[in-house]
Amino acid sequence: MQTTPKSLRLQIAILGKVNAGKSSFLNLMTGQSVSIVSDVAGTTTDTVEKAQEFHPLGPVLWLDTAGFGDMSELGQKRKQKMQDALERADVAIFISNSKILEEPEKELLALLESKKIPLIKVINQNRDFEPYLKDDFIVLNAADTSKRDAAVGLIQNALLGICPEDFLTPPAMLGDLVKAGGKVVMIVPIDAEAPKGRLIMPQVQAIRDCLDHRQTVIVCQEANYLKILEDLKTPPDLVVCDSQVVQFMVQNTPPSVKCTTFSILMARLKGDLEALAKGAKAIKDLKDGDKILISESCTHHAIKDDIGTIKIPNLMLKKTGKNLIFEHIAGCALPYDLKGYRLIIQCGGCTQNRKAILSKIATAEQSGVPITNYGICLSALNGVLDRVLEPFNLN
Ligand SMILES: Nc1nc2c(ncn2[C@@H]2O[C@H](COP(=O)(O)OP(=O)(O)OP(=O)(O)O)[C@@H](O)[C@H]2O)c(=O)[nH]1
Ligand SMILES: [Mg+2]
Repeated sequence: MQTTPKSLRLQIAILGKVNAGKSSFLNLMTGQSVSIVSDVAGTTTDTVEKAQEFHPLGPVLWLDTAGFGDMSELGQKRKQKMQDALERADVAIFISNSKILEEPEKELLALLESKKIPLIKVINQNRDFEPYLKDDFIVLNAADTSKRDAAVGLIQNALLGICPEDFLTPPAMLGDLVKAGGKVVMIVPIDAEAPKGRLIMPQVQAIRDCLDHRQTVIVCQEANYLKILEDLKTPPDLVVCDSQVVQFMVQNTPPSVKCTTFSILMARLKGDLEALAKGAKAIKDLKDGDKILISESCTHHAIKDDIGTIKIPNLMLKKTGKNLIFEHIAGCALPYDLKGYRLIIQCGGCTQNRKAILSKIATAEQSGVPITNYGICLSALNGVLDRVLEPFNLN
């Protein structure tokens, strides 16, 4: 992994009506010609993404969104794309040509407020003067590259002021569960689904987090686990496994040793572990004919043992003994209409940022549909959920 993955970047949505200068603003901030700029209203259609190291914030992902305020059929589709970007935006930059806002602009600000997305307001004046800050607006000229440094400085400062705390000082993934100098064993099965030549994001992040906390990590496949326990002079402080071998781990780990899964660690880091663990309780109440939505964030090509399309449905049918109906979606956001589903099972979301996962949990909760994730669901179906949640003192 050479660069910071998208899921760990601060996602900044650039929003405004068509022709407000959003793409010009992105190009000004990055100092590159990233997005097409033209005076044709509606030039940007799909969200344009650009990753950048934006000092002093660190790694960011700009989202240049489609403009709104055009009532055509294509305009409606552009608006939808803009709203999809809001589901994962950590912060937003609203661009207007005037302090006196039009109705659709006021509606957008109200939407951002209802979604509690921290906001910077920019007036793109299109006149020749130095960028400045006035009241709660930054006034600049997005097309004037000669004033770039001053404009970038103002935006960097403003972003520092509104950036969520957990981006600047990220919480621990598991290092806080183990004392400094402690030992963590990680069980990582290398099966047909494992990517070639590398580990997946949650495993890499977990190893790095232990190293950051001065802990020792021992990584093995299931076949070597018992031998490692035997060889260690003192038991490990924590064992973490891939959810697919959770039953094996629980059966073979002494009850006095804490154990959990990568999925649960990701749920705690990226989403809301309590909500996702509560969602899994709905499994025992499922009835014949209930519909379950399985939501995969990335668009990988499913192989024969695919966890979302094959393993989880098969295990659920077997363990519940009910005649359940499974529907699958892939991509970033959940459908707006969730009526009719009895449970949503979300993938670990390792390619998505925390905001995107929290948006999904909020959408599900608003519709009154329980939501859980793949790993928590597998632990529940294997009857070991309480054991792997023990390290977290949930109510
Ligand atoms: N003179 C001047 N023109 C600007 C400025 N900012 C943007 N423009 C012009 O305004 C037009 C629209 O700019 P874009 O950056 O494409 O606007 P946008 O908001 O991305 O538009 P859509 O993608 O259509 O929603 C272009 O012709 C730009 O050159 C500015 O600060 N000064
Ligand atoms: Mg544009």
